Amino acid sequence: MIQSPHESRSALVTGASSGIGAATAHRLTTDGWRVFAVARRAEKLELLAEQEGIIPLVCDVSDAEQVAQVQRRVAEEGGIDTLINVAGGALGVDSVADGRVEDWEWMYRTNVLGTLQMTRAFLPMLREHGEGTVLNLTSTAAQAAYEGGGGYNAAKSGQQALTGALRLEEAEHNVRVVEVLPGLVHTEEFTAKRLRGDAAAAEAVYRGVEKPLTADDVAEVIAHAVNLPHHVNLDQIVVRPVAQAAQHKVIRRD
Ligand code: 8X3
Repeated sequence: MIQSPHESRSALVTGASSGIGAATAHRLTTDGWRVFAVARRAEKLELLAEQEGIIPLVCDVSDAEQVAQVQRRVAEEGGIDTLINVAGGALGVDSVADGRVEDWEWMYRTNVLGTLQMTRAFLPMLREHGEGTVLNLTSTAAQAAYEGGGGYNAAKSGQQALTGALRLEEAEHNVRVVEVLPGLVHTEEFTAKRLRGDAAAAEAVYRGVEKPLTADDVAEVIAHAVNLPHHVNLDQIVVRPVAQAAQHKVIRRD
């Protein structure tokens, strides 16, 4: 049974086992939402599910069969009105000249195809609800290319293009489509994964930056966008720390 727009809100958040996804699941639950928290890693999700109102679902968003199972489970549990695609990430900082095809494929699969699979699976439910929302977390990497960013720039640009097309296609179904583009965010995993576990190199990315964004900062912005009255569509929200005036301009005090 799909809830009417006037009953309490329900969201599904992907990438929910850590970082911005986990912070968003917590934040929305605190705001009174029911949240389906989707991630690949069961043990991390279990920790998250200790918070009342969070329903953990293990799923790889780039796997069509797993996504279909999650869709059926969510439908049985009353459905959602809001889909928040956070799953994704970066792998490697190689130049284009040295680009590894397997890294680029992983980034395209998780950022673009994962968003596609989840969106396709849940759009009928969002349309039927009558006031649906899709929020995609892209990146400032979709706006400006930088050295060593080629694969991630390409993947996030692809996810951004998907998001723009979706907004045009779904307006007639009253589904709003929001894009949040964060800049420098200090999370426990994003840069460590990108740098293949090199913790020292990962910390150097944030060296001397007094206040990079936190996952909670971005979750606050996401919550604001989805808590607004449904007719208000924040199409694109770019959010950076003050210390990062642009992709190439980071203030370091050291
Ligand atoms: C992360 C932002 O600056 O590493 O999405 O590309 S950046």
